[in-house]
Amino acid sequence: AFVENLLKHPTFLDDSYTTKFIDETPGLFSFKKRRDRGTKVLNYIADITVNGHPETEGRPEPDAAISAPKAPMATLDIQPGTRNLLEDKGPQAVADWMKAQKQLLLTDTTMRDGHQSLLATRMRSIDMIKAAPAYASRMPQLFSVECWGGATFDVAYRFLQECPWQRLRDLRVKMPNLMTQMLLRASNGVGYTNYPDNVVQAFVKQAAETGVDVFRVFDSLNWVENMRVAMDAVVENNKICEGTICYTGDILDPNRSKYDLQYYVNMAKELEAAGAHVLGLKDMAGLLKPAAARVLVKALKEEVGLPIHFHTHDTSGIAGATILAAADAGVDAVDAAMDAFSGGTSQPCLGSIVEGLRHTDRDTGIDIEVVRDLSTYWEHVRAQYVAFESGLAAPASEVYLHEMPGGQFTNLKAQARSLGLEERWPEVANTYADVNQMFGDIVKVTPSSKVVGDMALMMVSQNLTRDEVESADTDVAFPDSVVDMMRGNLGQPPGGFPAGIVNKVLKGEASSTARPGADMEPVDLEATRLELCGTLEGYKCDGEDLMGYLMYPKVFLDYMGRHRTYGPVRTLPTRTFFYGMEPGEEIAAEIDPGKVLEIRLQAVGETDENGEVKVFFELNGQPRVIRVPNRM
Ligand code: BTN
Ligand code: 3PY
Ligand code: ZN
Repeated sequence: AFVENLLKHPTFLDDSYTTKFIDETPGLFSFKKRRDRGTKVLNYIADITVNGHPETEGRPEPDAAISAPKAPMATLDIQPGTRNLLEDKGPQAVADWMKAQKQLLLTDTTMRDGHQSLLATRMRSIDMIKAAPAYASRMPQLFSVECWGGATFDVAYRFLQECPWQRLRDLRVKMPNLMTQMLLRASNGVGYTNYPDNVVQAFVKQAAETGVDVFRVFDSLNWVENMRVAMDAVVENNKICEGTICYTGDILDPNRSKYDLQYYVNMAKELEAAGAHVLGLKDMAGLLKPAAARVLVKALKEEVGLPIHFHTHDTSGIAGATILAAADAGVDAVDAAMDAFSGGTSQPCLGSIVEGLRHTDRDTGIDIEVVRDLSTYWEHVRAQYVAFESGLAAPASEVYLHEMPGGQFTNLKAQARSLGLEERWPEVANTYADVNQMFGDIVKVTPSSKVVGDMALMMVSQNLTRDEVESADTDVAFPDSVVDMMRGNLGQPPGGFPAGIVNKVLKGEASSTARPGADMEPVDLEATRLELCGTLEGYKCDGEDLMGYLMYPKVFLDYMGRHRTYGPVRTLPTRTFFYGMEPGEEIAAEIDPGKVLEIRLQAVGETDENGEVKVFFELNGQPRVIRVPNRM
């Protein structure tokens, strides 16, 4: 039994055990019956087949006629790309190279912001990994592939039952010539709150080791003071530090003078002085209009020495024009999503940008046939996720009113729906704008955008106006996130928060204007890791697991608990993962390189007197019967 426990131990199976493994792994001697991974996966499929997946319940289902996406063609010949330059000559050489290029450089955001903004971040790793070899072999001209960070980190653990680090490692291996890119919320890491400095540093180090090349670092209030720890850590790890401005307001509107041209130029200079290799210009809501882009990019090119990387969203429908204006004004790189994942709250269309610039001096050099081929693949992928479509059918110029980030827009709409406020959406949008003014006109991007959204939903559901909220005569129960932000725990916006609202929210309690991380005790990382190993009963957790736990303790532990029960479900086809199998259907799941589970669902039995259902499978040709409770 000991040998059996050992051979089936997840660490052993993961090939990550060391000679100290037995000493450090008391769980080996507990002789609890551990099921093998094949059985675990069958249990998952049986459960979903009988009970459905909680995340897709009551949502539209993919058309049964839509076949599983077939990986786009790839070749074995891989040309050197930006990653080779980074590895050979370092981040400054990449920045210099960017500025020396005439062509407009492109970042493909499909694997991060594209699905974050269109499908509530639900794209699974397997659908990305299948496309990666085609990117590496057929799109070596890309500046980078944005495939990590932002909301993808916690959604992977929370809803997709997979490890985000594994995703990064797999993509890294399959795209050895392309730079991978992540979105990092500076001191908020990939979370919604400020973490101690040493946690931010350890997170960046781990991300760099596992495979991130370009770190787009931003602060949700544009407070450069709160970006330094993360930026320094990126530079220290010899990766590309993209110090990023979040764009809000309208530089051409004299009534929005708080965020005028000078404000952005000053911030860019601060980021340059703070050690950024590249200047990120992040228009998370898609508010930068074409004429303003011309003015802003020109000024930034004149006033700072850094190459500029522009990111926008097409919520209003005009983002393509803004990209072309920015290209005219000399922007060095832009973000776009593959056609099938573009438009609306996502990035503008990559293929159309390629075509729009063809035969001009900013010609991207990208092969449009490859774009079409990859986009066909992504179209099939997207069709598997209809349950997560937002239904936004047309461009929304309303975004200039509320200024919601692309990633939040559809989410907040879903939240409003779940609170029964769907028909009152125009009120939510107006209130969101009112809350922004009440908070002093702040940058709205994760996590500050969530605070504004929480407040707006509270006001609409309780029929409170801005005047009432601000009045001394109305008692208001503010959402926790609002109290937290007014205490100063997300840092400071330009000019600080208005004293009136701070006093009202904090009821006289003092707020802090210090950098939140400066007051936080460092975490004892090694002690926490050992404690975590103990909590997980002998599972040898590594630096990656530790970071998952530190960012999201409960989400991570829940994920680990399910992992023990269900095993490597990340290897299942997406349709199987969300909908289970049909009798007679056959699938394959490669749980290790070369180790494939061939799974056939034979039949689903009746529910017996114990409320259990027998599900009949063939696993690699051998009959297997799995019992699951019928919870329907
Ligand atoms: C979650 O929403 O908590 C993550 C999804 C995994 C939940 C598993 S899926 C099989 C089983 N059936 C359920 O209703 N929950 C678990
Ligand atoms: C994120 O932080 O996840 C964002 O996409 C912000 O735009
Ligand atoms: Zn974005």
